[in-house]
Amino acid sequence: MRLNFLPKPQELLDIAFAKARKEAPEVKVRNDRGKARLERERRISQIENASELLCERLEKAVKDFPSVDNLPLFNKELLEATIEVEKTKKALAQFSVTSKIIKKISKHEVKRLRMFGRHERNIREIKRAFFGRISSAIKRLEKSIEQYNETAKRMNELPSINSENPTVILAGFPNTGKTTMLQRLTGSKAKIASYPFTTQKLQIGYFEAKYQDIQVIDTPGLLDRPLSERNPIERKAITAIKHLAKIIVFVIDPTENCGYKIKEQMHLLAEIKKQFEVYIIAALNKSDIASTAQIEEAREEAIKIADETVIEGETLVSALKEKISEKIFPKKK
Ligand SMILES: Nc1nc2c(ncn2[C@@H]2O[C@H](COP(=O)(O)OP(=O)(O)OP(=O)(O)O)[C@@H](O)[C@H]2O)c(=O)[nH]1
Ligand SMILES: [Mg+2]
Repeated sequence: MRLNFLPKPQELLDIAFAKARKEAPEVKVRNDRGKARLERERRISQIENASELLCERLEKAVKDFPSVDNLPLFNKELLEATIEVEKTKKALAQFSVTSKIIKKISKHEVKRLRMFGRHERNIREIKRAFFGRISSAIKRLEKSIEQYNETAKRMNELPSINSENPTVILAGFPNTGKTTMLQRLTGSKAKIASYPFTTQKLQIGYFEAKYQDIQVIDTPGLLDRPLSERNPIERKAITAIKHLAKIIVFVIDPTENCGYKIKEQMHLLAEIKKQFEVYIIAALNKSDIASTAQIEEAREEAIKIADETVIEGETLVSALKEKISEKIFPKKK
């Protein structure tokens, strides 16, 4: 979903008035009375065109904005963490009200033109009154337009995550091998999406199981530290991800080459298990360089916490895919 930006008030007025001028018919008559009449028609058409364009723009902004409460939970939380929902709603309400006001002004001034626009002087006066009133109505929208554009900018940057696909989220301390795992699981190059909560990019890949796409997401900077170190925005992001995660694959580096002791990794695993309350598969990575003792130590601890622990070395990826698929598509008994 992409939202269009709204021009600043003065720009919006310039666009509307320029278009109105261009589309109004030219006046070419001989006598003065005929000239005044045509001049009046031309002004009426200008007023109507300008109002129409302004109302269209404002109403489109309102219409394009999604109904936050009807979004899937993940998108809703994501949006609430990303934009100022209340302030945006206020801005939209102002657009609606202003659109109504413009229609009213336009109707009023057109009526006045028809009744009193007999001389060029009246016509000019009424036209000026119209442009003055419209200009101040639009200029009052300055803050609302700023708010709307800020919201649009943030919304356009949101990752395009399909919340309908069964989703696997990768977690684990930095350098344990999450991104490598994503690439191994999903093969193709991951889709990169920016994410409002971290400076790093979210990576999304897919693999097929039972003719359906399983979505795998690497969330750098989010599920790789204890929750106590989180700021409120990051906590909100984690809550959003919670609605999305069907399964979490927690990547463990038994070699501790990642810089974190097995004990620390288990602590994070336990915390994520508690926080997320979803099915957790612990994946013991780097078995090619880990010693048997390291693997054994990590395995013993992991099976106490995770719902499933996968080691199988060379075949780790296929074993993981199988476990994920079994969990997402359970065999009917
Ligand atoms: N030997 C070996 N090295 C691995 C394996 N998986 C990942 N690595 C290496 O471990 C390092 C970290 O891997 P990444 O996939 O970048 O780890 P990450 O968890 O995504 O790290 P962050 O993005 O910093 O959180 C890289 O140098 C990888 O090449 C593995 O199975 N065996
Ligand atoms: Mg990574």
